[in-house]
Amino acid sequence: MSVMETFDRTFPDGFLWGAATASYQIEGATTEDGRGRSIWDTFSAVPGKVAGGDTGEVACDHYHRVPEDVALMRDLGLDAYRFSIAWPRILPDGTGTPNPAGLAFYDRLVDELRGAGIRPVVTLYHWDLPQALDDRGGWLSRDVAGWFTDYAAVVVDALGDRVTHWTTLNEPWCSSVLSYSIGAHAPGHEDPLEGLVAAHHLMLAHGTAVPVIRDRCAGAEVSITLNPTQVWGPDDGDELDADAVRRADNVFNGLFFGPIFHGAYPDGMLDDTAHLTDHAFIRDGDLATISAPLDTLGVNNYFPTRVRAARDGEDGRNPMPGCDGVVETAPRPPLTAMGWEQSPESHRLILERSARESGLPLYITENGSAWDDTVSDDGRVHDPERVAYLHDHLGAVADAIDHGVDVRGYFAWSLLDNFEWAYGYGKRFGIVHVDYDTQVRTVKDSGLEYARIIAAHRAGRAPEPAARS
Ligand code: PNW
Repeated sequence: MSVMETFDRTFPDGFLWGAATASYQIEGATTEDGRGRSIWDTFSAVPGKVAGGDTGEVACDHYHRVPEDVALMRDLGLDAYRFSIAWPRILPDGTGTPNPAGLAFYDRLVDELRGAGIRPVVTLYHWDLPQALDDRGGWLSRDVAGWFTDYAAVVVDALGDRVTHWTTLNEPWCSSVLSYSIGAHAPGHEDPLEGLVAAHHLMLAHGTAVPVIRDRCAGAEVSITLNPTQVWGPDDGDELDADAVRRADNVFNGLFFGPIFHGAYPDGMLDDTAHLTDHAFIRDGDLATISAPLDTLGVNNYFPTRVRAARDGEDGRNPMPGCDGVVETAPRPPLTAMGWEQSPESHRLILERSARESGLPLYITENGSAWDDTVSDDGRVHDPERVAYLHDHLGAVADAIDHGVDVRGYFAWSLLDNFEWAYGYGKRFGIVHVDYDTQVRTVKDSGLEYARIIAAHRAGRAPEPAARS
């Protein structure tokens, strides 16, 4: 098969090209150098929670392979690398005295990156809460705002002389609704109200930490990464369907856009959840704290969601807060190996919405797709579907920029195949293939194509069509 790849879009000067990972998904070494347990160590040890019984114990062994992995990033031509810090490496019990060995690991990583001319973009929380804090209530405890802020201060004090780009939380929707209401992620609770409480405390932790990060890091660029999702109803939907779209949109998007950027929960959300709670967990002053000014917004976006209203007699129970009567409908092809709908249009719409809601410059802090990749006899990994997804979604980014959205950079998810949470190692998102028996890394065709796009951008021209076999 010979495919002519025609991707000829250009991006603004200074556009940042990166790739992203997260601590629990790549590091391994979960018991080394004084790291404490995280809620994902606990969750993945429960039979049935993660496909194949996989855990992050070894993962990509990145903890022992920093020089090799940074060399790989340099070879790809990346401008920036987005990674997260494992809270339980820094504070094994969640609070108290920092663990020097944990800080030293990220110290080495940051120095290695800077030595390679790659900008470190740090996420403080990408889901690996110390188990000791979950034992004290985790994100359901209001105290977590203080615990998180103290942790952020320790990290910023250690790295703030070399890191300026700080992200407080990755996808609080996942750490609240998916983790406390739907139960698919750690700690695996299934309670509509808990998702709402956790979301409030996540945002409170974020807002409390923002000024502390600024105080301790001159020139800090402070952001949060959300995963806003385009919600579509049926093509011929009626008023009931429109209300289902509204409720789902509130949980996916308004729940975070509202408090963080408008200082208020979205229209209807408190009424829709009044049967669950009197909302006493929202205290005076919280929304002012939560809406602390930010410098940029990180957007993770992969796929749109489709819903409709439950019909007479149908079981419309939905674990998302305020979403009883909302039925998720089938995604439309083409789908990725995750079963996720591919829609560059929804990607563009979400960027436009995110810019409108936040009024901020955006980074796409994650975007990518999973496929059943294997190493071929020629020693390469041919992933034409991922190349096509990359082209389509970068095209959507370029369209958004043409429509006036200030997008400052794109981070491919992911640098490496890694521990895909509840799906374990069975789902591969990397632009670099990882053989989990040997830890050998092989740059996939999509990685080579990404490097080609970056090189063309750096040379000030559009990528030239390349014949590939
Ligand atoms: C994001 N959903 O997770 C995360 O930030 C990454 O760690 C993850 O590997 C990547 O996307 C790919 O999944 C999500 O069910 C997990 O809607 C689940 C959902 C969305 C995002």
